[in-house]
This record gives sequence, C-alpha cells and structure tokens, in this order.
Amino acid sequence: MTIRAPLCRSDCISIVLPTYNEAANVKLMIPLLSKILSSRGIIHEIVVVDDDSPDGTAEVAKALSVEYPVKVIVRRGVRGLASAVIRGFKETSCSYVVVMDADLQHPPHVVPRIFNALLRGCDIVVASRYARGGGVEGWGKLRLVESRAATSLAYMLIRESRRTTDPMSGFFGCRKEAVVVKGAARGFKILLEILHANPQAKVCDVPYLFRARMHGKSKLGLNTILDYLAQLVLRAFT
Ligand SMILES: Nc1nc2c(ncn2[C@@H]2O[C@H](COP(=O)(O)OP(=O)(O)OP(=O)(O)O)[C@@H](O)[C@H]2O)c(=O)[nH]1
Ligand SMILES: [Mg+2]
Repeated sequence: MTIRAPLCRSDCISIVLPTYNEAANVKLMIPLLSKILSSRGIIHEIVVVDDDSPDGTAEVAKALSVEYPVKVIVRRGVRGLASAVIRGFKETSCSYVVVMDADLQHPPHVVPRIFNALLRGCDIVVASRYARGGGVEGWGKLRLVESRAATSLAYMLIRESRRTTDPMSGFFGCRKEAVVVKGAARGFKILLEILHANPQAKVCDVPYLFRARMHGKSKLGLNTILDYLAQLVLRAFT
C-alpha cells in the first residue's frame, strides 16, 4: 500500500493517535495535547484510529470532539498498530503529520519541537530516546537490552535506518509531500518502513524522555517481536 499526499493545508499539523484500550489515557491526553498546541498558536487536528476497543476508547474520544479538533476512525474486525497508523495518515488533512502513542509515554510538549524541525526543512523528524538529552523512564534491564538489541539488528539489516539514533521510535513526524508511506498491513514499526521507503528524505532527531505508562496495559508481546523480526528480514532483502 502506498500513500501519496493529496492536496493538504500547510499551516497546520495532524496528529495520528492509534489506540487500543486507552480510554483512561485518551481522556487526559487529548485535552493536554490540544491545549499545548493551541497555546503556541499551532492549528491542529487529532486523528484517533481505534480498533473497536472494548473499553470505550472511541466513545471517550468522540465525546472530546465537541471541545477539541478530534476526528475518530473506528476500525471493526481489524487489529494492528502499523495498519492503524497508515489508515490515520490517509485521513489527515494537514501537510505535516505527527504519529504518537496515546498512552502519554510520548510527552505532548515535544510535538511543537517536532513541528518546528519540520518547518525548518526536515522531511522526517524522529523523537528519539537515544539522542543526547533523551532517555527512558521506568524500564528494567531486560527491556533496555531488548530495545538496544532490536535497534542494533535494524542498523545491521536496514541501511536506511542508520540515519536516526532511534529507528524503533513510535513517535515521529513527517512532511507528507516529502515521503511515501509504504507499509505492510502487519507489523508494529511503521517508522522503519518509512525510513526504508524514503532513502532521499532528510532525517532529523529531537531528543525526548519516554515516560512510564500510568494507565492501561501494554500491547507489546511475543507476536510483536516475531512481527518485527519478519519485518526486518523482509526489508533487508527488498
Ligand atoms: N489501533 C490500534 N492501536 C494499537 C494497537 N496496538 C497498540 N496500539 C496503540 O499503539 C500505541 C503503542 O502501543 P503500546 O502498547 O503502548 O506499545 P509500547 O509503547 O511499545 O509498549 P509499552 O511501553 O509497554 O506501553 C498505544 O497508543 C496503543 O494503544 C492496535 O492493534 N490497533
Ligand atoms: Mg506504550
């Protein structure tokens, strides 16, 4: 699947929020994000892509759309982070797009910094845990080692991933006109797909602190790891 930019507004930013069972987080995240952007005069829209979460995430997001610029897409009978992000991209109407988690691990105050870097001419801006000044909060040794190992594997197998300190990041922005978003429907790591498909794009990093999850549960599991390995092998040879 390949997405090319349709005619878009260049004076605003679209935020894509993939969600699955994030009702408690979305309730806090959307007002916080929208207020931060509004206070800096940044026109924005928030596109929530929910996979029919049983905890009522979509209903919470829809209720917030009365007060905030929120559009809610509910996918039924489908699951998957990467495909949700791709669907979100298609629904955006601004030239600049930021993808971030809805669980507050990606701090909303970093979004204006990503937007500024895009305005300054970067095509892809990666919010990086591993750039100088970035970090992670609340991870045990095992999670740190897993993340580092996954990053090293990406560097080994996918040359285009070496342009950022954090190719596994789920928090990034891009200028839609400058990138082609190609992605398999499976998989978790959409940034890797974008880096691989856009070797000409100018990539910049913005450091940030990955926060501990306060509400809800992680969806990271064994399937995610297996999907990631399959994705690496596929992209290493295509
Ligand atoms: N639409 C959709 N969103 C998903 C799916 N899986 C995860 N998400 C969302 O994607 C974001 C990242 O998922 P997380 O489970 O937080 O993954 P993670 O941040 O790598 O892992 P933790 O640090 O353990 O939270 C969150 O906003 C999730 O709600 C899915 O299958 N469909
Ligand atoms: Mg998370």
